[in-house]
Formats: sequence, C-alpha cells, structure tokens
Amino acid sequence: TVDHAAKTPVTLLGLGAMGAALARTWLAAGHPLTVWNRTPARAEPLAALGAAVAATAAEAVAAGRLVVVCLLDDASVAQALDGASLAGRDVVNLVTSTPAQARARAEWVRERGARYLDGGIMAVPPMIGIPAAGPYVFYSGSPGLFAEHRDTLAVPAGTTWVGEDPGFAALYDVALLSAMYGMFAGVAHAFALIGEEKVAPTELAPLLSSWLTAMSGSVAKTAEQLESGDYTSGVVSNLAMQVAGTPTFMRTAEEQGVSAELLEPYFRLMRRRLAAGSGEEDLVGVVDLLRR
Ligand code: FVH
Repeated sequence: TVDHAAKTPVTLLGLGAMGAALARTWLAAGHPLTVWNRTPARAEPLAALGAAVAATAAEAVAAGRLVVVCLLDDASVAQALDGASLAGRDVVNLVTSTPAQARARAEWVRERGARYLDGGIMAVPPMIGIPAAGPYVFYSGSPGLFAEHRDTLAVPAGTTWVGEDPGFAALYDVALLSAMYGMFAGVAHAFALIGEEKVAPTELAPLLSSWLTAMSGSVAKTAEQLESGDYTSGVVSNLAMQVAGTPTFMRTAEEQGVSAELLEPYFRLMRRRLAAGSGEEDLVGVVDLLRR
C-alpha cells in the first residue's frame, strides 16, 4: 500500500507526450497529483488513474505548492500561467527553452512571489520512469528549492544539478540536444549514401551504431584540448590529413546522387582552420571558429 499522506502533492500543467509520461510516474509512486491541460480530453486517462483534473491552469496552481510545467514552449508557459496566482508556489519549468528565456521566466515567476527551478529533460517519453533507460533532467535555479523537492523530482527521472543560474539547465539541455542533431545529420547522410545500393538499412544500422559509440571517445579528448589550449599533442588524425580526404566524401555523395548539404558546412570550417595554418591540430579548432 502507498502512503499518500507522506508524499508531496504535485500540480502538473501540460499533458502532452512528456507531461502524460511524468504524470503516470507520480501517480504510480503515490503522489497526489492535480493536472491541467489546454485540451481537457488528454486528462481523462490520468483521471482514471487517480489524478484530480483542474478546469483551468489557475485552479491547478491553487491546488498545491509544487507546480511542474511541461508545455510546448516558453510562449505557452506565459499563456498558461497568465492569471494564475503564483504567490507562495514553487514552479519547476521543464519546457525546452533558451538560457535567456529561462532566466527571464525565472524573474517573471519571482516577481509573482514564487520560487523557480528550470529543468531540461534528457529523455524521450518512453524512458520516463524506467531508471535502466537512463533518463535524467538538468536542474538549475535556487539550490535550496532543488534540495527540498529533489526526492519528488527524482520519481520520473534522475536529477542532475548544474548551478544556481536558472539559464544553465537550458544551456546544458540545448548543448546536448544540438550534438544529438549533429549525429542525426551524419546518420541521415550515411543512410542516404547506401540508399542506391543493395545494402539493407538494417544491415548498416549495427555497424553505424558501434562506429558512433567508438567515436564518442573523442568528446573527452576535445574537452581536455579546449581546457589546455593545446590542440596538437596526441593528435592521431590531423586536420591536414582529414581535409585532404574531404573530396572523397564529396565525390562519393555525387556518385551516389546524394546531396552533401549536411556535410559541406563542417568541411568548410575544417578548410578555414587549415587555411589559418592549423594543419597539425585535431579538429577541435573548429570550436574556436564557431565562437563569434
Ligand atoms: N517529447 C520529447 O521527445 C521531448 C523530450 C525532451 C523534452 N521535450 C520537451 O518537453 C516539453 C513538452 O513536450 P511534449 O512531448 O509533451 O510535447 P507535446 O506532446 O507536443 O505536448 C505539448 C503540450 O503543450 C500544450 N500546449 C501547447 N501550446 C499551448 C498553449 N499555447 N497553451 C497551453 N498549452 C499549450 C499542449 O496542449 P494541448 O495541445 O494538448 O492542448 C500539450 O499539453 C517541450 O518543451 C519539449 O520540447 C520533449
């Protein structure tokens, strides 16, 4: 039996794919849960599991101190919370936003008498509530507030504290997701390349997957080089050699009838760095070119 009285009540605004997944884990763990969603029908399955359904966001916010927001974007947060009385509330905003939006939202919430934590979810909905899948959320903002609610916030996914600046969770979140999109771009190009041959995508997939895992070791090395400023020690495949190889990638794309538009921007940066006399370096110098 679950002791509901001992569990922190949670108010959750937003029952999209992610919000609904979060809601189920709090209900399963015995937290009293009040939910609100702009489209009320999305609350019905959760009501059947024991959630209290509020008719308005303001009514949901009034139900308890801890208010978790999982809406589409920052604009929808402003719309949903407009008119709700936030005084005395602890707002945890899990919406993907920019660091500047998160800082501004923190200030907006503080001005309304509430405390604020920002969160960046590093998971897709099916990972929520499955610790073995490795879901976690970056949190930033008031450290005291984080400590107070950590146990409740840890129910759906692990918690990783990244600092007092409320913009940090968004910054870490977007940095990791940006790297993910770079990987998706490379994977799309690889599948497009083999598309005209008699290679089934499912044959390529395990090879591609294990190659990307092997190459992920370069992340730690890049970080060390950025911190030391030494871009040439321990270089295995220098920039000059790699730039010399780029025409092969461009010609292969052409031969296969595949657009190189995903590869070309990265190759352009490599060539610029080489032209600046950095042929003996690793690829890390590209980071400096990106920083304006
Ligand atoms: N799903 C994912 O894979 C990613 C994983 C990483 C984190 N993201 C972020 O999580 C936020 C919510 O994402 P979601 O997956 O729940 O998104 P949807 O299923 O599209 O649901 C959107 C909810 O937002 C409500 N909504 C949209 N606009 C408004 C508005 N103007 N006012 C009030 N509510 C609004 C929408 O309501 P409805 O359409 O059902 O009425 C949904 O509840 C997001 O920041 C991701 O980037 C997810």
